[in-house]
Amino acid sequence: MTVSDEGRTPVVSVYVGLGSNLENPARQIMRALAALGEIPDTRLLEQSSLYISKPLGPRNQPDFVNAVAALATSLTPEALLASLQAIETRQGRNRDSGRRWGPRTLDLDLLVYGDRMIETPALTVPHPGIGQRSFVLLPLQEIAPDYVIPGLGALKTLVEECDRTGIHKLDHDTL
Ligand code: A4P
Ligand code: MG
Repeated sequence: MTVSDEGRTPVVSVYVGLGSNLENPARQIMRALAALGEIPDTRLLEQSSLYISKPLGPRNQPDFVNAVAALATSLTPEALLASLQAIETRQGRNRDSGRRWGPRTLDLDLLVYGDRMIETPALTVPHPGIGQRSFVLLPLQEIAPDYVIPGLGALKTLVEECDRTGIHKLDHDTL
């Protein structure tokens, strides 16, 4: 890899999870989807419907709107994460609330990066917990029904086994 290739790799397909439960969450997600399409060296391939779900973790916060996007990128995982965090910051994400799994204007999670298993201080990929999270599995199934999540198995099986209580697709007319 030459110096000019720093931060880049051959094209890899990745999935990104989007979540918001503050300041018009559906609009935050739509805006973030558009922003994903503007990341350098990256293409937005697919986007799921929007889903409303009850908060996982502390219950005393608004319901979430979630979605999943498929991207093709030649950015490294670290460079892509930096781009995702820049979008979160632009959309008013406050990381100083000090509350784990607390409310947020925008959360962008790197769910999967090709078939890479990553375990560093800054990145765990596949993102922890996605094998059980209906607000990730259902939108992902919409755009990649036959997908096998690296290290976790067939999406179809994970969807069958996951708890779907309190999640529903957002009617497009209500956006
Ligand atoms: N990080 C490590 N791996 C990753 C990755 N694969 N993608 C690090 C993105 N970031 C990753 O993230 C904290 C640090 O995680 C980052 O600095 C990055 O280096 P954060 O976004 O600041 O914190 P967080 O999101 O509050 O923490 P965490 O543990 O990632 O939470 P989750 O798992 O994202 O869960 N309920 C519903 N219904 N819908 C939701 O979307 N989301 C959460 C947050 C909780 N409950 C929810 C939802
Ligand atoms: Mg997160």
